[in-house]
Formats: sequence, C-alpha cells, structure tokens
Amino acid sequence: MPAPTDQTPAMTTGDLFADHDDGQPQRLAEAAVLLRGHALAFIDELLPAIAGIESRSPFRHMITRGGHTMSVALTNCGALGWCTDQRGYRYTPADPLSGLPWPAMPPAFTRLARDSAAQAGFPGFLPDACLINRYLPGARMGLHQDRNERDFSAPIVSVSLGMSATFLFGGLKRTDKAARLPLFHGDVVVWGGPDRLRHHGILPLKGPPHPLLGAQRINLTFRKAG
Ligand code: MD6
Ligand code: FE
Repeated sequence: MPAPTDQTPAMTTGDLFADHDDGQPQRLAEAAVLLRGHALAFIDELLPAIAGIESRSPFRHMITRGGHTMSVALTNCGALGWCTDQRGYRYTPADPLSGLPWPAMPPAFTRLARDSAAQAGFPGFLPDACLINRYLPGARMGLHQDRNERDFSAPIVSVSLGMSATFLFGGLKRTDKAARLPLFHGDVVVWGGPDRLRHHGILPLKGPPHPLLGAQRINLTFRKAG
C-alpha cells in the first residue's frame, strides 16, 4: 500500500468515487470522466504560464448578475474570456480592466485540454476560452450550469491545481441531489454530451495549504465558447 499523497483521495466518498488510483479514467456519468493527476505531467509549464497571464490580466472579484461579489477571483486567457457584472454573464474578447485582449492561450494549456478531452472520448477539442478561478480558504462556487457558450456540443475540461476541494456534481435539474467528489492537485474532469448542462459547484475551500501552491486552489476551465 503506497503512502498517501495529495493524489490519493480519502476513502470517504462511497463506491462511485472510491480510490481507484490506477491511472485509468474514472467514469462519473455517461459522458463525464475524471482523470486523476492527469495535469501533473504539464505542471512545469502550467505554473509559469499562469504567472504570465496574471501579470497582464490579474485575478479580480467580479460581481454577479444578482449583485453579489464572487468569493472566487478570476481571470481568463484565450480569444474569449468569461465575465460577469450586474448586466449578466457573457464572453468578451477583451479584459474589461485593461481594454486589451485577454492573454493568448499558452500552448501547454491547449495541449493539456486537447489531450484530456481525447482521453475522455472527445477527440479534436480546441478551446477558445480558459477561465482561471482562484479560491482562497473559504471561497466557494455555488451550484450552477455552464450555459453561456454558443454551442453545447463541445465538452468542458476542468483542471484542479493546489489545495484539495470538494466538487458538487449534480443533475440537470437544480434540485437533483449532488454527489460530492474530492478533487486533488493535478486532477482533470471532462464532461460533455448529455452531461454538459449538469449543475455543479465547489464547497467552501478548507484544509491544509498545498506544498507547491500554498493556501489556494486554482481551477482552469476550458471551453469552446464562440
Ligand atoms: C471549479 N468548476 O472547479 C469550478 N464548470 O473550481 C466549474 O465551474 C466547472 O469544473 C464546468 C465544468 C467543469 C467544472
Ligand atoms: Fe462551471
């Protein structure tokens, strides 16, 4: 039995999300797959790329359509970036803070997203948008659907870095009971097809700081938005 590491899920989540630490994709639903640790092979490229993006388009707390300040801070890269203000949610070609285009999608991001999608059964995925969410302890993401993209036929690829978090994986109806799935540094979730509009969220971030990233979790969410 190997020593537990931050790649090893705690065995508290029942059979569906049990500790199959065998490098194989875990099927979460018909068209939703968890690739444990799949981003670790890219980590030396991802972290400097995030620093470069952040230097041009810093993390900021946006205001939701309902007028609440998000606990998660976000930035974007790629041709389109996800934004919210009191007028609502949309994708924009420019960072509203600077008026400049969002930073370009780093090649390592594109490769990771494409490779992850292909492993999950979605070959040829070419994202034009990467939303980068930063959670500090206590930050959370309420149950939501990702439905601001033009076409729902492309999957979403979601990469977790840093502190562990509990992902809520719900159904197509907001009131469907959500499963809880622990996500660890390097994990990648891909979903599309019939699961593309599932509700999902993140419980308030808590727990020990991550050895490499400290007291934060960073989530990269790749979409084809335009
Ligand atoms: C997060 N993720 O993991 C937030 N959306 O911090 C998302 O909102 C998300 O992980 C669509 C598909 C996968 C996701
Ligand atoms: Fe989402």
